[in-house]
Amino acid sequence: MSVWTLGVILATASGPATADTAAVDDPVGDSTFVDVSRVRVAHRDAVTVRVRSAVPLAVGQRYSFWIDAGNGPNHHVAFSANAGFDDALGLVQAFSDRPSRFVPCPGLRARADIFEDKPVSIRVPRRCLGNPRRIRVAVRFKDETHSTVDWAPGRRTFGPWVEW
Ligand SMILES: [Ca+2]
Repeated sequence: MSVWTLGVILATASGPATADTAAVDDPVGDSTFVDVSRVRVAHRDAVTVRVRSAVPLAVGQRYSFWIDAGNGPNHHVAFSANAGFDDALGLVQAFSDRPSRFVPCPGLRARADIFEDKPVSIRVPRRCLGNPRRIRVAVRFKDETHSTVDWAPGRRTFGPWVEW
């Protein structure tokens, strides 16, 4: 048993194909009023996405996330700072933000606080995504007052696959 355990540890430590986290830097200054600077994705019992903004969070900004679990429609979450939030995921085609339906997701968390210098973040339990082997994430910050947007990693583009 101890040999088997050791083998697993070595395989995990040396397996370059199985990352369970990813970080993508986004250019600073590529948008006004909203400006994503860094996206970190962790794929564990939950998918956690943390997004740094180069400008302060503010009222009128809307934060949208799409998760591709490789198994059908994308999962979508969108919310504003310091606002109410339903613990449900929208199912959407491609990068639409008009869900065809919602699925309840107990344990879903979304955070954006204009009074704290912390990342905008979501936490989505894996079971809500169908327990996928890998996922990838796209993020869009939008300033609804000035109609400016900043996508990460790029317009209607997903980041790298993140293995479980
Ligand atoms: Ca940016």
